Amino acid sequence: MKTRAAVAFEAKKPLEIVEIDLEGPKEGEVLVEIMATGICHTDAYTLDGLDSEGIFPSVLGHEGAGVIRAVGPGVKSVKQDDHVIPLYTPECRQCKSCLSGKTNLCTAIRATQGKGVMPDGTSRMSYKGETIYHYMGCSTFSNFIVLPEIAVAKIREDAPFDKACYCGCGVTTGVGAVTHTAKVTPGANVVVFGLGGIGLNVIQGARMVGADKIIGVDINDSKAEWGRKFGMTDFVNPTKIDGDIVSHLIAMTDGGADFTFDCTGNTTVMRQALEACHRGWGVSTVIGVAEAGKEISTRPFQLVTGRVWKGSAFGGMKGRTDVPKIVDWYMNGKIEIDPMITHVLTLEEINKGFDLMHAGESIRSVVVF
Ligand code: NAD
Ligand code: AHE
Ligand code: ZN
Repeated sequence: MKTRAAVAFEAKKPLEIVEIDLEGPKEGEVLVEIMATGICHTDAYTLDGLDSEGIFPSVLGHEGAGVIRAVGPGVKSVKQDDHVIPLYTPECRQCKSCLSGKTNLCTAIRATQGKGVMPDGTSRMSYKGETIYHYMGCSTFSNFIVLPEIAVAKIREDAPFDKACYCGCGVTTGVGAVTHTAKVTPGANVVVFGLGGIGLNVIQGARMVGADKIIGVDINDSKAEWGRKFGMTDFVNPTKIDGDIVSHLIAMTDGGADFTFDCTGNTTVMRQALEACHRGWGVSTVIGVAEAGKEISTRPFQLVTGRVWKGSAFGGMKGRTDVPKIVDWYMNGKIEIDPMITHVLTLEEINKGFDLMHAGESIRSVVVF
């Protein structure tokens, strides 16, 4: 079949909206009509050529929601007309990682996913006879896409696509990092670095679990008001304080935070987030994705004296099991999504979504097909 898609033909070039060819679902695969997709900073990072796994030409996008229109042979867990969210962290429920009960990082199809192809080693997409690669196993910037059945989470049918799509990455990542990775406790002091589409979800997750002080740190002053909407109690712009940010935060938290989160992808900030933790027990969780080649460092003494450095992918949440629950949390009013969707765009306007993100003017732009 033919489908409209925003194709990244080259790094650092705007996406082009073209009609591509899409092969139908093979064994264990489903055809999904994407109804809406968010634009996450990770899409921009790959488009900017900063992802060591970036492949071009490809269809980016990994924050979608849609409807299953057809299923391939052998598909058992979902059916035509089911409403689903594509999963860049699938859940096969059979691999060592899934069976361990210790991680959400299913390994069943990670190797082919990283190479931009389906589990059988081939792509379903092409344009003028040339292969177009998949991205993060999702490629939600295409109106129709083929996905492995283990890489879709079935969600309730009354959830609006233009909001539920955000659970395909940002909401689940931010809220889950609090509830599933760091396991923030009621009464804790929390510091969140970077108040974008991920950081604001960390803030609302911290509010949900009953954190006490929730300090937001951002170099963009306009993010202060955004943080307050979702439970931030204090704001710091590190470019506008006397002295260094770590000492400033330690003073604000009576010796250091119980939990800190990096939602910037900046390795200097990651170090600050670790060092702003309380001696003896503070836990710092890296969520931000750093440019290829960047490394983190700190004095080992920071760890010897009890600070813990953790990382979180997709909020530590299992795709097929936990994503439908996050959607329920939204539908039941436990968490908010609507105010974070600052811009709704057509597919033709998708490059504007990247511009708004780079200018710090959006929280989430959502493309509606
Ligand atoms: P965003 O662009 O919406 O927000 C980033 C925020 O960080 C902005 O408000 C920006 O002003 C702020 N910032 C930048 N530099 C800063 C600094 N030096 N100090 C303080 N604040 C600073 O991006 P997003 O969509 O929220 O994504 C944030 C990061 O999380 C990205 O690196 C993205 O790739 C990553 N991410 C990771 C996961 C995961 O599973 N681990 C999932 C989604 C996104
Ligand atoms: N491909 C990059 C790493 C990118 C990365 O860390 N991705 C996060 C999700 S970001 C979503 O916005 C993730 O979940 N990673 C786990 C995984 O298995 O990819 C690189 O450095 O090569
Ligand atoms: Zn993302």
